[in-house]
Amino acid sequence: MATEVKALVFEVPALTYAYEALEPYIDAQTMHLHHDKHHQAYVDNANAAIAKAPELAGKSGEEILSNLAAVPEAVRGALRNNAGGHVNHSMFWSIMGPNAGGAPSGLIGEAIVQTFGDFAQFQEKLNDAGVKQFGSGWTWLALGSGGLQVLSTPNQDNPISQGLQPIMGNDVWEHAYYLKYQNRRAEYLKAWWNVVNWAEVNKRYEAALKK
Ligand code: MN3
Repeated sequence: MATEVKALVFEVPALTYAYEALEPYIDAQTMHLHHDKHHQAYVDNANAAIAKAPELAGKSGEEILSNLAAVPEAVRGALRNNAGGHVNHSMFWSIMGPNAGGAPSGLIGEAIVQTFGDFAQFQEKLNDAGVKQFGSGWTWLALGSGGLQVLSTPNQDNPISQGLQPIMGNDVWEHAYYLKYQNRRAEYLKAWWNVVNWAEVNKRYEAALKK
């Protein structure tokens, strides 16, 4: 008899702010469904996949996603999607907050100006990648060997699987905005800048520079 692996590998992190804290830009109902239901489903599915590949237990989501080729084929797709969903959403909650937004300062602020000309051009580029992502996915700022770049990914794919380090990303799945913005993804993307926690984004950037 095979023994079942019962250890929970991944857990949804608690929000560090109230569900309604991102109003009026992101409504409390969306936050409840997105954090408590959607993210939980990714975590449950990722844990179920890990239970079938116990050699992966103890690895972080980032480790798994950075080397998908090393993941047993039977669970590779499940972990690409669900460890991806877990890593992406954990970042997402952490880079948002109340009393946030504005222009970035610190090293990330300087790097954005250096790379994209100014903050407004960067915003436009990230929004544009989000609008043009066909179907579900994410729009990202990531650090690669050539510096900062904007990209989009489908589904729950994370730039880490392409050898890039994700600095910040916005969720363009309809579940992220449909209750409040319906089909108006561009409007959601514009509003989202009001809840970006730049101190956290800067922390991620500084950590990525050291890797
Ligand atoms: Mn989502």
